[in-house]
Amino acid sequence: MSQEEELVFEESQQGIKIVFWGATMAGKTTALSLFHAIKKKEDPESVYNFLKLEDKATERTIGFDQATFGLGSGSGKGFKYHLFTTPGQDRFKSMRKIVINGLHGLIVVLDSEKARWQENKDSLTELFDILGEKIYNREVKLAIILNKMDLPVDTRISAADVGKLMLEAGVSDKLRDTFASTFEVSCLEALTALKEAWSKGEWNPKQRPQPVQRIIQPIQMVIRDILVSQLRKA
Ligand SMILES: Nc1nc2c(ncn2[C@@H]2O[C@H](COP(=O)(O)OP(=O)(O)OP(=O)(O)O)[C@@H](O)[C@H]2O)c(=O)[nH]1
Ligand SMILES: [Mg+2]
Repeated sequence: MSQEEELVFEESQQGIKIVFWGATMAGKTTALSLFHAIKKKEDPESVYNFLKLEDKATERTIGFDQATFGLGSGSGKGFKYHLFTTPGQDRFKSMRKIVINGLHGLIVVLDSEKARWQENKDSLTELFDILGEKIYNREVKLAIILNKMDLPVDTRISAADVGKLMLEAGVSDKLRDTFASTFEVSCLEALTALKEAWSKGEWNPKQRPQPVQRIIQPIQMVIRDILVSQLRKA
């Protein structure tokens, strides 16, 4: 086993593992960085590590990003969840397979830019070729986010187009409820809202700015779905 494989394997052994999947430039690293920054602000004790393996010149992920957080207090303390991102560039296909090994949940990140339709499609086809069955039988929990909703409306798609994209990618219509509940987000707007609130010293975890809440929601939903299904099994 290579060093990276060992790390990915080891991390997925305890707690739950959720992976951000999507085409290069879709915003996976940005979304995870935002989530990490928010957790660090709100509950620094729950944040363990954050590792980014990126090409400094291009800022593209060349291995994976990985962050670990603690969940709960009292007897639940010590339970961890691990968030990973895959590297979206074509050349990292084998790395993506390693990163998703042993996962419990997925955040599929789609790029809303119209010009990225084919890249989104290819990325979905690859994912469902590997994990389709586990996703269809709900063994792997899933949320879909459509990022970059800040782009001009005539240059981007909306959540209403996601079903068509999925079907073109060969994804089964069995998941139509999931397509229909796609989260429209903008990491850029979330970052702006976060910086503005922090510069004023204003932050209330119960009233996060809307663009920030939209990033947190799908991640929390997947964590909850995984925990509920694990409790049912226990
Ligand atoms: N306009 C806009 N740009 C965004 C948004 N989110 C991310 N970006 C930009 O998109 C680019 C790619 O973002 P990353 O998060 O590095 O993309 P990635 O999915 O991790 O890409 P790989 O690591 O290559 O797989 C960066 O320049 C981001 O600043 C957004 O909501 N709106
Ligand atoms: Mg990345």
